[in-house]
Amino acid sequence: MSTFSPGFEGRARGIRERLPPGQYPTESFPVLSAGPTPQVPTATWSFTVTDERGRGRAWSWDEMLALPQEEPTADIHCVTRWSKFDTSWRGVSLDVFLDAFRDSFRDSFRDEGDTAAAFVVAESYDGYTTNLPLADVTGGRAWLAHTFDGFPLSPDHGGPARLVIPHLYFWKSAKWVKGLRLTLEDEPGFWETAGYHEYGDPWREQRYWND
Ligand SMILES: Nc1nc2c(c(=O)[nH]1)N[C@H]1C(S)=C(S)[C@@H](COP(=O)(O)O)O[C@H]1N2
Ligand SMILES: [Mo]
Repeated sequence: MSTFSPGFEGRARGIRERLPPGQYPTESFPVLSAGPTPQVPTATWSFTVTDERGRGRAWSWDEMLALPQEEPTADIHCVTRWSKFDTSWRGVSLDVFLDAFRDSFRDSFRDEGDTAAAFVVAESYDGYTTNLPLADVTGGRAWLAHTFDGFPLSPDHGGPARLVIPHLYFWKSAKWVKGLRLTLEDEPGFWETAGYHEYGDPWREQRYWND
């Protein structure tokens, strides 16, 4: 019988292995915003998914809260080189929205078939945009989060709700998100147009265009 449980050893060993190249760990939670924090009241908040054919589905705040909720814990990595381990969130998997979107247009637009989109642009209330492959926001790897560490997400960190997509650099996790636009082509967003990487994998250090 060993002194330490496999869980303990796994976690102790993990700290180094969980730090992507060029990153340092931080306990704090820096705020990184391109502009001022928008005020987004939940009373008028909505989250909309649209596709390349103009089909769309929207959820109000209360409708979003009535969806199945998950509590992901994840390490997050900012391209400015800080990483924060074990951040804990509560929110709705983007799979839930995308599956419901598909279900609704299969019922309402029976003859038109599935979306042909392979990319998404996340769009925010402050005008921020960021692009991702559709595959990266499906498969239980991306959430719309409204709670951080057990408290409502603060406005500076993207409240009332933001994306959390921990496997990519954190600029892909749009704060104050208002919707996902499914697109046929990859459309560079705010930082991607300014020289940051299209995809942004922290493990491959995809910080800038040529990385
Ligand atoms: N809408 C919006 N989302 C955004 C940003 C922004 O300026 N506007 N900044 C991005 C960047 S560069 C990072 S690193 C993270 C920072 O999130 P935080 O401020 O909660 O740490 O949000 C991302 N999402
Ligand atoms: Mo960032």
